[in-house]
Amino acid sequence: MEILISSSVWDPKPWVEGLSASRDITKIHVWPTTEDISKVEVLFVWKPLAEGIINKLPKLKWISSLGAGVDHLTSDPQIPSHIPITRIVDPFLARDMTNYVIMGLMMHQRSMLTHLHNQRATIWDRITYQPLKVGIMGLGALGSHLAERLVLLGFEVFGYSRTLKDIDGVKCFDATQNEEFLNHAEVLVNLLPVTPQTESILNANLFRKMPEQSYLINVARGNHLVEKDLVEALNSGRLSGALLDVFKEEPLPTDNPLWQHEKVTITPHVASVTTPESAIKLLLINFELLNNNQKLLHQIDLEQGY
Ligand code: NDP
Ligand code: OXD
Repeated sequence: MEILISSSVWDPKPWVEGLSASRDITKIHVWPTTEDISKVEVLFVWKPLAEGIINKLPKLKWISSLGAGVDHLTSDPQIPSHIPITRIVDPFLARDMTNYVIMGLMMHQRSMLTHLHNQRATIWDRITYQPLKVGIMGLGALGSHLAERLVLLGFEVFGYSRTLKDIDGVKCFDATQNEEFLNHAEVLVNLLPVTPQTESILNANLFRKMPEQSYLINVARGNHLVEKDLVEALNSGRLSGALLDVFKEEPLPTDNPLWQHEKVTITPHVASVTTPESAIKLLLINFELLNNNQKLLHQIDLEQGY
């Protein structure tokens, strides 16, 4: 079986090396290429996909995102609806996301940025800290892992998902209970996928439903956030701060006001990065399933958009 890897953001080398071990794979092409790719049956993508590529792959049977998110595929009009699309669900991805959010949460709860500033200015200020209620939007592979770990750390945890979940120690809400959920979110962590229902969900209307002086952690996608509304909410004091890892435009343009905002902390889409060695194990299982005409693992539902 021939495969094509199109990874314009990450180095394809570890993927090529790892997948080369598979007996099922006869040839690995890496885009861009001038080779004949008409026999390719499997396409692995980490965004964006060059326009017109799908037309060059008449034998295509399976597309996989090389990350957890699939919005780069669901938003691409050239992606056909009859071919299964899968994504990466991986314990390392969940662990790393949980660790990142815990870091952000602790930095906020313990006023760490102020302590760092005070250290430079030799100021001894014993700022107190409060218990925090954490609301997690999206209780899928990443959000549910985070929720469980936060309960163990002693946080009061609230969770929100399309369908109602049952997670020990977490007060869960479904999509009809948006306002009730938000009322509790002193820290709001966004771990939703981008779909037509969730695009721009982090907006002024949502910020108004959160308790005064809440904190936002956006680790899902930049398209969830209305940046202008966030800046207004921070300037008015409605929100006390934000930790942002993802942006509408990446890299974040140097003239974007978020870079300079004193209440914003920015990281460059590194909250959790797919570990190729681990993700390849999943891809190899799916090769086997594909060969046996069985349903692939972690296939997305195109109608739901994730
Ligand atoms: P999942 O698909 O496993 O989980 C998605 C969750 O969102 C589910 O609980 C789902 O509900 C819920 N959901 C979807 N639509 C709605 C809606 N309209 N209203 C309420 N809830 C909704 O995704 P993952 O946990 O694997 O990943 C989440 C996102 O994290 C990815 O899509 C990606 O964008 C981002 N990500 C960011 C990374 C980074 O480094 N910054 C790294 C990895 C991922 P239900 O359970 O009912 O289906
Ligand atoms: C992902 C990401 O979706 O890295 O995996 O954002």
